Amino acid sequence: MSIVLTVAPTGPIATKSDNPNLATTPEEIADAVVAAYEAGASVAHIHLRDEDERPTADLSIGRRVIGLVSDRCPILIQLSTGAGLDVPFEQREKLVELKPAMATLNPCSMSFGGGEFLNPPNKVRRLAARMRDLGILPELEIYDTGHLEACLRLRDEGLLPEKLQFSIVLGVQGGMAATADNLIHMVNRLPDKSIWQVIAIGRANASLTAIGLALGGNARAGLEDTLYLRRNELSPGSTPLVERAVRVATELGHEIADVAETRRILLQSNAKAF
Ligand code: KMH
Ligand code: ZN
Repeated sequence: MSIVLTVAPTGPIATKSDNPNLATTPEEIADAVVAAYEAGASVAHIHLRDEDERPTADLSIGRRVIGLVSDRCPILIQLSTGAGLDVPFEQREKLVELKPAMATLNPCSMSFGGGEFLNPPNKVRRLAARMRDLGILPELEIYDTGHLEACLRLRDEGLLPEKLQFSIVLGVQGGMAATADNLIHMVNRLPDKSIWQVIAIGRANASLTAIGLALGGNARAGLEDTLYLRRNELSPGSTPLVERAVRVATELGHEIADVAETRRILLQSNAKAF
């Protein structure tokens, strides 16, 4: 079985003061994505930062990052519409106008660490509809059990593709804890034929990513999810984390999907989805 490997080089929170190897400029993000592509990633989950490293939904920065990446490799771009906690929803939703192949869709508002992640129902519906109209595949980020039902309601309203693609996010303060029990519980509750991956934040990143792969899920790796390669050892970048996921998947007998195979798994199977 082929698994899709996504690289997530830059998240919404950490800065270079947390890990100096974090990619924050467009050039650094492109370098990190290209290196991850060469290591086996076929999807790039991208957050944008401004020149002061702050999360942004600036469309010109987005255009620049996409251009730099696409000039150098065919990896599929998944823009984060989560962007950052202080970026207003009205700016975040505009990112889909850059027409990436995929984008995240966060279905619910929640506490997120020390901050608030605001995803009001009507605005989420508006973004889902826009993604549907642009043919952008949503990756549904579910941080808590009820977020699944919120996604199913969107699907029942015709706002999502039939075959749903989930990230089960574990370990955000304000969402589900990073435990194997929570992961298995959520996997068991997903609709049949769903595509899914684990996003394991922090210390449990390696073990929960491995459990996800063993359960048949896809995988995501990169400094967005953990700044460390192992306890007390900052990762020198996202590539070592991608390489580790490749090693685990390969040991478990999985092939790593290239971009063409990933298109087939994620996009073509959903071509008539909406
Ligand atoms: N870092 C994730 C747990 C998104 O990209 O849409 C939250 C996030 C959402 O970054
Ligand atoms: Zn993200």
